[in-house]
Amino acid sequence: MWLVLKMIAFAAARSGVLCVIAWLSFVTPAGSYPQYQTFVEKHSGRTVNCSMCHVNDNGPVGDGGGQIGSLSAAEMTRLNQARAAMQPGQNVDSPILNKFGNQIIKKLGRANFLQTVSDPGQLGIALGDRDDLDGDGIPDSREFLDGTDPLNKFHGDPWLMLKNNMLRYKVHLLLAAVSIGLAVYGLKEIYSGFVLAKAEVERDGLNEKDQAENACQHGKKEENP
Ligand SMILES: [Ca+2]
Repeated sequence: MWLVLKMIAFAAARSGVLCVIAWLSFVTPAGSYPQYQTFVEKHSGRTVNCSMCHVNDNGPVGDGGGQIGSLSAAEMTRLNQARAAMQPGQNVDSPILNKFGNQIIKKLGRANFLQTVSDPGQLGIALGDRDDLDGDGIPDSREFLDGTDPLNKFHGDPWLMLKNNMLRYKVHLLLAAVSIGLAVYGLKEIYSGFVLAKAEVERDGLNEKDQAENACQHGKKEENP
């Protein structure tokens, strides 16, 4: 059985179709939910892999880190406990799921999660818009629909990130705007000072020139009365 699973996993990885055999497939080792990856990629236009919900980028099947084949007896116990969490609100700590994957099962319960398998878009609705595991201001459900990492506060829809960051740092932005305004005002005043000083110097120069010319003309009159 494991040999067959390994062969399937290897074939999937080789073809670049990550998760085809294992999107959230912690129900049974042979469980297969490629619908979620297909849906997210089609909905978001982004390429995603199993790391959205699993510990391992390639999903739970295999013997790598966070995959079923590498689990200890204690981790298998935690896995089975997670599989038994049919109702919402139970603490779920599956060793093959990441924080978001565990949160899905904790929030919905496995029974409700399985209800969304036939229509993966319903998972985004079922998750609601309150949870935001990475605290970037974008709900986990939206990150699921957008194909962004719900556990990375630097990864999200660019416009939403910009909007949320502007709201989050509005005081800093306001202070920066005031600082820039004061700097521009200061530079303008300095420039005006230079202009006035230059005009004054030029006016003084003209006055001195006029005085010199008057003195010259006065001298000529005295020489030729
Ligand atoms: Ca988020």
